[in-house]
Amino acid sequence: MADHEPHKIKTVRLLDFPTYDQRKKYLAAAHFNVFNLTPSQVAFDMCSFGTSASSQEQLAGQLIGDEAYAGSRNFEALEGAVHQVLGHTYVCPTHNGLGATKLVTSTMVPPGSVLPSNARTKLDVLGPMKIRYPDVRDHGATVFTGNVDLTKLKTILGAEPVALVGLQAFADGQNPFSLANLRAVRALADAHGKRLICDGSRVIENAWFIQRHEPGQADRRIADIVQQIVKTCHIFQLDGAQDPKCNTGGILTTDNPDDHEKFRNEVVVFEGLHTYGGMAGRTMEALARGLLEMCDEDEVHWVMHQTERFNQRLVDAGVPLERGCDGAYLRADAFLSHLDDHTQDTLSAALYLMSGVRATAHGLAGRDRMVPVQIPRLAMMNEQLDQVADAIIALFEQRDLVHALKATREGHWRDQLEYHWVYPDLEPYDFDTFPYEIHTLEKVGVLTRGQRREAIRAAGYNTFLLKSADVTIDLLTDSGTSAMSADQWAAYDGARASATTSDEYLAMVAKLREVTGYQHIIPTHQGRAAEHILSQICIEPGQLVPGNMYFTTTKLHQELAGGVFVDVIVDEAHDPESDFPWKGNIDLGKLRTLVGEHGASEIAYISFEHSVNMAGGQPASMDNMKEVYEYCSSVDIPVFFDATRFVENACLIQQRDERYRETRIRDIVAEMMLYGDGCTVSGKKDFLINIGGVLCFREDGDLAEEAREMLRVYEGNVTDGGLATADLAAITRGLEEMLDDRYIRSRVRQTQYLGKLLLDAGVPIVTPPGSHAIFLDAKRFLPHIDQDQFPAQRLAAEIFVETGVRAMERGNVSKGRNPETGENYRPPLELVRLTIPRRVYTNDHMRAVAEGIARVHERREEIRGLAFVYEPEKLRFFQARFEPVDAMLGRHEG
Ligand code: P70
Repeated sequence: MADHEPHKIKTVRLLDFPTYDQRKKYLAAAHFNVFNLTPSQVAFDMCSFGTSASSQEQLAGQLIGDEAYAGSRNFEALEGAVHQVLGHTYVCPTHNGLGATKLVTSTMVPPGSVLPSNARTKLDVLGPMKIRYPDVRDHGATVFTGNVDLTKLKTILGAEPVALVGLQAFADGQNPFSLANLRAVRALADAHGKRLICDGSRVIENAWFIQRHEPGQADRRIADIVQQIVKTCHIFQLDGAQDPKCNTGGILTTDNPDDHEKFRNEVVVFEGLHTYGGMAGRTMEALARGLLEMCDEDEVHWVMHQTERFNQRLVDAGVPLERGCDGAYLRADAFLSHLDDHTQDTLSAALYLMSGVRATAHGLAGRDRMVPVQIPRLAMMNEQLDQVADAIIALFEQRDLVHALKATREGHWRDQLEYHWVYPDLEPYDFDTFPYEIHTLEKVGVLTRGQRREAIRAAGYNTFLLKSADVTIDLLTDSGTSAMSADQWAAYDGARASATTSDEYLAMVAKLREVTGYQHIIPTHQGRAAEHILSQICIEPGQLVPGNMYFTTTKLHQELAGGVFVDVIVDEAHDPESDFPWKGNIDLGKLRTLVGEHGASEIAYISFEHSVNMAGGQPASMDNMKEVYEYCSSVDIPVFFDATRFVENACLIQQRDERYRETRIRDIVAEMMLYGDGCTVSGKKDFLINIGGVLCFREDGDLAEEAREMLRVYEGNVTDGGLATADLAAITRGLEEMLDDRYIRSRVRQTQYLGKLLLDAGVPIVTPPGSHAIFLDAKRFLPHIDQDQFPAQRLAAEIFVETGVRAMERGNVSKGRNPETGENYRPPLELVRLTIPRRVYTNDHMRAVAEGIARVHERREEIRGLAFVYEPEKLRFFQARFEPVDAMLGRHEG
């Protein structure tokens, strides 16, 4: 059973969770037919058609080609994928599945002929075309409920003018066929000189079912079974909006050149040319890539696991449903058994009213009595699906309160129906989960344990030197690793580059002024560039720079400017076991003593970091920021924040300080920033972007001018700091998204969830869990390894070998050597950081991480330390290489 997604999130699409009052308003305006709602009025849109998350390769493919007329190169890509995946020789492209059906019916189904099939949903198309469509599904079948009743089919073949024999893979979303039945149907068709056509839009799900349930098929690969299905049919058709994860498109494939010739000649009439068939070139490209990816064993198993889990939760609660291959098909009449009329649309309306979930039947009114609750392929996380299921269960429990919709407009098609309703008094269901769905994804590394052991050895036991592609879950850093939203990408794409003053620059400045309250906004390419400039202009050689624990790059730049960093963080910060909630605080006593000893003029400024990284992502309290600022103002010492993780700090204030529980994150941030004179920011964290930083000053225009002097020399224009104009646009959009309370809470909660799992497993971590990362306490994890043999470095390496998770050492290696003694600093904190990228991983990933680390913990006694084989002078942790001491001993002895 898959225990986490075999991919990570590449881009997200933001979700609104409309309020109960909004839902009432929207539903009335939609005439109580949820078909009329738009996705922005919906919390979760439970429809699997054209709604799949795509792969980053599909997304990239959208920009390839698109000449899409005669001889399109995108068509060649599509042909190649069809040959490889489906195995048929000829492919006729169509604009979607309907286009394919149209070509088949107009070339192969003469008037008056019949088309027996195992699926009912095709009625929506064939009914209006007046094609007779006898149901040959075996209604007595219990496992392969989509199997054809062969006797019935034989009778029809013998008695009626059959044009084609039709089959649908996972018919109507609920009924799979077996390979044995498929072969028998083919034989019967052959015996009567008829062609077998299969609509394989859900062929993957059917192949998975065969792998699971058909005797002798368990060891075959999905790809294999899919090809056998295709090759058993004369004609195969596929809707691009289903298994190939496209938003539209379709194909019709065959091995028969004469049939293909018919399709080719017909396609120009209804669809387009034979080399694009009414698809844009980009659709063909995405379709080709989708075909190549759709048989991926891990991905198929993950999707089906999600579906089964979702169904099971509903079944366990007694909700009446048919298990579908892509979700649950609610039996509306049983669900609302006290109603006589309009049970489907009433159920849809009630579920939306209560929770904002949209689930609705499509097509012809009265075709069946189901409300499909389909899962958009790969787009949702289990936590979200659990909550959708809970919303349905909550409605089921209150079903007696629901009255029937009253029809005000009739119609043949569901989208035509309109109603009136008296709102039932349902208890609203509020979602409390990640406010985004998965838009595109990136496959993650799948090395074996042996390969990982070799990879870490080749990387000198330094996780910085591993290849990302070899990593399964990458918790090296939260820096530059965020999944951008579709809105950020749109802003990025829409930006017009300029080497002068861009609109994007002006917008970013305006937004940052609003967020920070600071007047002077200077873009830099990332955080350390801002640190470089601030240190150079604000530190006189020999001056002290007190701060709440060092950060590697920050301290280095202070030292390069001639400053001396002095740690004035509270003592609790150095104690990984202390539960003090504000371990990021500055110890005002220490600060006063320092100023008393050296005089305020010897202090360059206070370097005050939010959510202190090296302490374990620990927050400073609002009171501490106030007190430090008050004191420093009184003695004329400036306070500069490292506001890299200020939103996370604000979130922890909201969580831990009663007085701020109801205050919005953006207001907490604004107040925090009041208590400083300026800040540096590595935008690659809270700003939800992949590159960028800023240096800001509250009001000191002279300092800002000095900073710009340096910026021009070292970084870029004063209006871009060396960033692309497009990146500025992504920042501005990210600044808005990071301040969404729902987002930041879901983010911090995810980190805390990982912390809790580890604590429950007895793994020693820094408490309380911080906001961006969980820090393992290597001293307690590996007490038998001396700090000069780098227990945290070794632990990070072992975690990679065990689980494919990449973490980062934050201990003796990071801290470096004391230049005076030449000895390692041996800092009190010897940690391994598990850093959670923003919007990239799900809670199922977190669970897998915790379980893997618990396994390392169980075998901790066999783990040995490391020794340097290469040690750079500055920031040695980035490039250093090590060897295990056990191996060295062995070598020396041998
Ligand atoms: C991390 C990253 C960067 C960072 C930071 C704080 C609080 C400034 C910066 C620098 C990347 C990193 C950097 C050095 C060593 C290890 C990792 N932190 N202030 O993973 O910003 O990278 O943009 O120049 O956390 O924690 P930038």
